[in-house]
Amino acid sequence: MIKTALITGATSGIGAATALEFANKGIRLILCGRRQERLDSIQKKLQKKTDVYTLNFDVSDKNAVINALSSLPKDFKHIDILINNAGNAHGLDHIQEGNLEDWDAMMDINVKGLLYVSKAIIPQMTERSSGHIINIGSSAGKEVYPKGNVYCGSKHAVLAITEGMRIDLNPFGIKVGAVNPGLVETEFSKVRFKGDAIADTVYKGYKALQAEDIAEIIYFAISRPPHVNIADVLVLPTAQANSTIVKKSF
Ligand code: NDP
Ligand code: 8X3
Repeated sequence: MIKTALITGATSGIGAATALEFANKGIRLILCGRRQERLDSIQKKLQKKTDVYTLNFDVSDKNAVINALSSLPKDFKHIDILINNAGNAHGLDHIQEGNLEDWDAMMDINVKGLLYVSKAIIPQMTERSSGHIINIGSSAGKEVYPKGNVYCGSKHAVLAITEGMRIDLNPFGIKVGAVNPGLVETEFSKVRFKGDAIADTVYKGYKALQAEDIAEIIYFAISRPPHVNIADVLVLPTAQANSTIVKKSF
């Protein structure tokens, strides 16, 4: 049976790569993000391979989430797979120097946004007693690093929420898992450092993970047989031992 997946944060990085991976496998797509031009160009490219519908909304805006998801046309209302991927780090500061707007953004988008989108989709999954939710956590959800404070907190929350979802949705046979990457070369650092040139140095001197590496793992997780749930995956570049140790060539 052809499945339909909703991917948040599909306009770049891991979300965009996952959209392409799923399209190549014939999965129907609902792609979400805030940058309309990106949504349009990705839709144009992928609709040669599968059916694609796009939704433009901010995951941290509760009403926008509800309105967007309730606006889905009939043939896209049935969602089999939810990939909660939208999110970013905002800033990298010692806690005593942290910026309140950055903290709000990370908690509102990475944590509350994930919850809002999930809340809008889970009822149809419980009603059908089927579905698969993958939350994109991070190595930062397993280990705190200097200046990572609130971003790490948001990703620890994603992991706790993932476990909570798996427990509560267990009676319904709904699969829930987390994919937790280390350093992935995407627009992540451009966002974290707000366009500062330091962003260009983050992935230099070693081979970082590529968005496609994570997309392949996500597809692996969603393509297991019905009795297999990939509950939690930590994936690092070979050069990365943990959040603070990265073997660089300089
Ligand atoms: P990108 O910056 O490339 O992509 C982030 C995506 O999230 C974009 O599509 C963006 O779309 C979307 N997004 C951000 N804020 C919002 C919002 N308020 N509402 C809706 N969509 C939003 O980064 P990545 O691909 O790297 O990040 C994807 C996920 O992976 C994030 O959850 C991140 O924390 C996680 N991650 C990343 C790692 C890395 O090293 N890159 C490592 C571990 C985890 P738009 O701007 O169009 O709204
Ligand atoms: C992204 C990886 O190390 O920048 O979640 O926090 S890290």
